[in-house]
Amino acid sequence: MAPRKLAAGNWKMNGDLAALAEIDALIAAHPAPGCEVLVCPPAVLLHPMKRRIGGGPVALGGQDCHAKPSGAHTGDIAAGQLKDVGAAYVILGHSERRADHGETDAAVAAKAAAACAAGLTAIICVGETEAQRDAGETLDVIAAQMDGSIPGGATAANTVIAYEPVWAIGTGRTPTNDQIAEVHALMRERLAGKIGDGAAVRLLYGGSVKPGNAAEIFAIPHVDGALVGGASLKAADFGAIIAAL
Ligand code: G2H
Repeated sequence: MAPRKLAAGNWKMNGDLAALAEIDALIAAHPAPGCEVLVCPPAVLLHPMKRRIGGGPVALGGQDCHAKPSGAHTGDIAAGQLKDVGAAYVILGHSERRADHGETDAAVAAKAAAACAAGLTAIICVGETEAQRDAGETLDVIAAQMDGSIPGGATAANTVIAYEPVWAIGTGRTPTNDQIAEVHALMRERLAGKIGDGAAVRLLYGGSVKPGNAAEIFAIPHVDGALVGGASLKAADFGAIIAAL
């Protein structure tokens, strides 16, 4: 059976309490029972967002968590705390966190293990820089990031992988369909060797997904949905992307 499609909105460090109103329109726009919709707002908006979406069709996710369950880690958030406010998912190893906070593959794997232990599904991000693509290193980089970032105990139920080429994030540039297909095929093959039910792990594409290119991207083999940044901030745009799933 094909994995259930997932459209995940990553608000990054955008939005405020007033912006939560976008969610009402999104819930109204959510059409297909066969696909799952997720919003990942900044940490301060998780609880009010959960109050807004209640037990409805839109799921809630965090944008990061700590590897430890609790303790003296000022400014950090434990996976169990995300779960406590109603999150079901957490994005981990986004290239912006790898760049801004020096997150290594090992750190991402430790966070993902903590997320899974807390009952969250980890969306683990991988992706090459432009220099790595130009040097012909893309597939090696993706394979290494997957090997280093996916923890033991990962399953299709607790793990999603997002391919986000760093050079396509927030730039309006997207890879060709063939480039996306090549990486997603590699990811599927790699997962099959690493995870028992690797064929069922959802593989998302992320990087400048918008209403105008979503349908084309979702038609690519082994693309099971999208991780959407800028276009997830407006319900009309995100709703159009969801409708293309
Ligand atoms: C890639 C993506 C969301 P955007 O980071 O994770 O952002 O859609 O704005 O390129």
